[in-house]
Amino acid sequence: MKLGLGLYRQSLTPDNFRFAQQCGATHLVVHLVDYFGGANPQLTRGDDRRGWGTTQNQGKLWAVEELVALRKQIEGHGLVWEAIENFDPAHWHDVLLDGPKKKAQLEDLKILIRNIGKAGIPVMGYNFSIAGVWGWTKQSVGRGEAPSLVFDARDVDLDMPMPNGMAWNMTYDPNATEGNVPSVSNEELWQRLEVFLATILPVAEECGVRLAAHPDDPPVETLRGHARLVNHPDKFQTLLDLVPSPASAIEYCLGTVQEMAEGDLYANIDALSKANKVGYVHARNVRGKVPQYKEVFIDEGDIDMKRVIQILKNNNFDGVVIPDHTPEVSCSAPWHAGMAHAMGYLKALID
Ligand SMILES: [Mn+2]
Repeated sequence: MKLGLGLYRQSLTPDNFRFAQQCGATHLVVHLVDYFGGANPQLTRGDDRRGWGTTQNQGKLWAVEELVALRKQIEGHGLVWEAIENFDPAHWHDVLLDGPKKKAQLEDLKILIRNIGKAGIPVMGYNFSIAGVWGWTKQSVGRGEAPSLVFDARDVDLDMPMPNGMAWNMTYDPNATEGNVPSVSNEELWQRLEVFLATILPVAEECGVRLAAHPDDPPVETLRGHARLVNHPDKFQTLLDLVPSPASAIEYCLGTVQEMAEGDLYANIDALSKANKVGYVHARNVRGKVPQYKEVFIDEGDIDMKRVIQILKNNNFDGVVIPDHTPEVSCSAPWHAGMAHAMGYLKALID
């Protein structure tokens, strides 16, 4: 088992590579989608009509040269590039929405997977979701009044429609016609996932890339009128069984699974890691479950992290564990301090 750090696109700097190494990380998970910018990346819900921002990468697929150049930079700092986290909505909005560009975008995704394979990056994390991550607020309710993400269904209109031109909580077409994306049912969403997996997994197998699915955060029944895919731990297996493949795996988000209304996190991660189906792990602690929970520091909260790491160790899990997100620490580097604390805690457990 290896300790890693997740870095957002604008955080891919030599200083942050050094920071990762200094905290004991040997591996990186890299976000190439440009959402959480700045020196102190913040995961907020974003504007309800624009989400995390507008992507302008239509037709601009990650090229092999670009990926290899970044890999060399990462390796130059003594780190290993383990995974990319998340497709850009510009590259697959119509795969999610079943729109007119679906066929072309599925072809683009095949090219992307081939490029990722050629660049020697073993895992591609994805979250097959229409509404994406949405509905949090930030409140100073963490330990020591730390600003932390809170989900409280009483404070958010979960049925607030999603405007046309949006997918996965980002805008891909700012000039879309007025109106909202029609509701997507549970059955329909699983069918769309099946098409995606049946098309992409054979290519992933060929290229030695594993696709790792993140569960739906928040794991409610529906969000903004759209079904949620993996909102119960058992649905990981449903996803894996949909199109069986050695290239199909799980981006196991401990926080999201703990937030789920039902299920046993420990039995679930035990079974999946035993079956070698865990691609990598998001380690984040929470208190509460849907419809009300808050994110807390990794050493508190409802998840027994020591027990989780022990299970992974018992099952010879050989992948990477990264902190997911943490409450902000009150200092001049709130994100870094939160990450350093989480990495130190994880490293001690792993050691
Ligand atoms: Mn996560």
